[in-house]
Amino acid sequence: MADQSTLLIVKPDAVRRGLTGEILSRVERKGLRLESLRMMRIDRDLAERHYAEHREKPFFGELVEFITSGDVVLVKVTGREAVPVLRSLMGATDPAASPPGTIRGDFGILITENLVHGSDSPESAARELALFFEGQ
Ligand SMILES: Nc1nc2c(ncn2[C@@H]2O[C@H](COP(=O)(O)OP(=O)(O)OP(=O)(O)O)[C@@H](O)[C@H]2O)c(=O)[nH]1
Ligand SMILES: [Mg+2]
Repeated sequence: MADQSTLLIVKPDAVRRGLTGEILSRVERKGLRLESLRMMRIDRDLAERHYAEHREKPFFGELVEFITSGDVVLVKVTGREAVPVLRSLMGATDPAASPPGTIRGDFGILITENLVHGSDSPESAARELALFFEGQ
């Protein structure tokens, strides 16, 4: 089957804590490819578009505040079953419930500061990659 692509975001907490290299290294060692990569500060408008599905949730304000709080690293990750494979490397949404061996399980404890984002389906991946890597 053809390779999949997905969007990984190394969130501001992970960048601030110097965990970018550790996270990218795990993705590479698994066998996925870092196809395109850049660092940026996401602004409020882009954050609200990225997280549009959560607009009505009680934690939406906190989520947007956090993802815009500092630089992130955006990565187009490609390989066999890249969407579910990246999600399995990340672990559960809540780091406290995420097992050791996963990125969130090894490095996090708070649900907002959960280190990484990964697209949750091939359709989300296509939408999110277009949002952050337009024209690539
Ligand atoms: N405070 C709070 N934050 C939440 C809750 N559920 C999700 N979040 C935050 O909202 C983000 C997006 O939620 P989801 O898309 O459901 O979770 P996810 O797909 O594992 O996380 P992302 O990869 O960041 O999209 C999560 O990464 C959390 O930081 C919640 O119940 N309370
Ligand atoms: Mg999600």
